[in-house]
Amino acid sequence: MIKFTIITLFQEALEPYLKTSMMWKAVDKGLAEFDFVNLRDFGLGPHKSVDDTPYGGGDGMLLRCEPVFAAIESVKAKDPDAKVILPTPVGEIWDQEKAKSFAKDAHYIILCPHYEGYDERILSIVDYKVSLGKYVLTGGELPALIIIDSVVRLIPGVLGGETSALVESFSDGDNLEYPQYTKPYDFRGMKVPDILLSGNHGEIAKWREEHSGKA
Ligand code: 6GU
Repeated sequence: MIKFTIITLFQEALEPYLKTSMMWKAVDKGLAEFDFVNLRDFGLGPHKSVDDTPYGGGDGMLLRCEPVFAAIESVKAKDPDAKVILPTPVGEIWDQEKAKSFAKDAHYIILCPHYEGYDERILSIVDYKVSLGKYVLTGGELPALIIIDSVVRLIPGVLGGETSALVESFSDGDNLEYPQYTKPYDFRGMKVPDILLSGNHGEIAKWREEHSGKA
């Protein structure tokens, strides 16, 4: 069983995706579990504040240490082995190899940062800093969903056809998927390659190999 505990201020932004997609099927089959921790519950003072202004000046607000550590420690109190993932534009770039290495029986805590950033001392409680690419998003929620989706689909039994995650793009290096077609045979003059209708599995496999894009 793979488990993700997501620490966020925006549970309602994450839930619809996790409750509809294949992610929900994974939960239904008992292969994955998702849990939420509301960072606000660990906020400070009457306003349950989770952020403050940066020392030294500068724009915006930073996530404070106290609520973040308290939230993570509340999860680790129940499962000391849980590993902490921080989505951050300065993390290591996420790729298929990383997704594969995470796809195992494990408990991950994803801390979704918000505002202009986070207090650097938060890194002392983080196991993996993950970036999705060279651009900046407003928060960690979308990266969290992408990390979860790319990992959970690799858990055996999650996808319908047991083989599809294996055969697909990127799974054995930088092979891109071959072109695929479904009905109709002729759509506005664009026809399906006849080899795919030939029933010759050897020739079809060869065609697919030849037409697999190389990254
Ligand atoms: Cl993981 N977080 C944010 N805020 N921006 C990003 C990112 C992550 N990856 C690319 N841009």
